[in-house]
Amino acid sequence: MSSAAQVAEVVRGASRLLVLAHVAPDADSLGSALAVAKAAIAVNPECAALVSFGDEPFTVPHMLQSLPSGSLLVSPAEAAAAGPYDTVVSCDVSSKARLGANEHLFDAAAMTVVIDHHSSNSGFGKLNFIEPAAAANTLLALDVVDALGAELTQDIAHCLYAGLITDTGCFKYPATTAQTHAVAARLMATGIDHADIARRMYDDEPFAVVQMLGAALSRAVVQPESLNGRGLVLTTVSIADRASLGLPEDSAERVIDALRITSEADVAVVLKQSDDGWWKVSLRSKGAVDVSIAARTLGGGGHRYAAGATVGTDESQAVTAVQQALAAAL
Ligand SMILES: [Mn+2]
Repeated sequence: MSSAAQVAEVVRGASRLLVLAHVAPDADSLGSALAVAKAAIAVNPECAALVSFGDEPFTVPHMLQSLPSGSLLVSPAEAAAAGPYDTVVSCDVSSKARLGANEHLFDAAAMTVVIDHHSSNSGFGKLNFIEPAAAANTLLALDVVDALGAELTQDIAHCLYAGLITDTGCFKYPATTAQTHAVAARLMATGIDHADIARRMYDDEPFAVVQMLGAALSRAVVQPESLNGRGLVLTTVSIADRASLGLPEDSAERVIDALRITSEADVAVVLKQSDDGWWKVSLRSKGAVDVSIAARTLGGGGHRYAAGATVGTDESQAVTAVQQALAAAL
């Protein structure tokens, strides 16, 4: 296993650097990638660095549009056109397939670096800085920023803070430690507007999203006896549900946080239909069930408390597959 210092040495020596987040990125992945790229440029202004994630069509999720990405962030097509790269770094990407349309750029690089905190990561880079105990990948990205000797600017702190609050559930999840808060304090001390960052990520949606939430929650089903009495709560968001309100795919990400407050259920499940017709599942646990096991059974991945997978094109078969995978994970 590689260290932050080894990663920093490679990044410092890169002249054409591409830093990648996973498909359908969250702030932990994209925030880490932006922070590493910004720090690489800060310590080596000759470095041509870009950031991308492998979604096609390429759309920056609503929740991430407030990240200070500037001109660094490009689509897979733009990233390919600007290549080749001597060094490619992946951030918070649990398996190579999660690089999506950028996977070939990773494969083509002479030096590849994996920075991740998923316990399921096989270490698919030449250098692998993987710390499953880290509450967020941005904690590892900060280690790399520090090892580079880069100044912790407000822009970098903003990217890292956004990832930190994402993966700790705003410091609510059990993986949060005193060290997590110490890092948050250090990031806040740069002068970032933490309240504005959180508001733009979590409390800034069009009313149509509230209506979509209402519909999704009103048809939710709770099964307190399910999973050996640990309890399950489940709902769905179809293409039709979103289309009637003119909402994009990533708007459905908001449903799971509302659903998971259900006391009668340790596990919350939201099945979301992508624009291509495939059903993706978001899984959240309060701790009694390790949802990453179920997600891996379904061909996805994640963490004990938050995980996901893509489960086919038929709604009722997808629901059954998820319930079976959860039961098998007990
Ligand atoms: Mn993460």
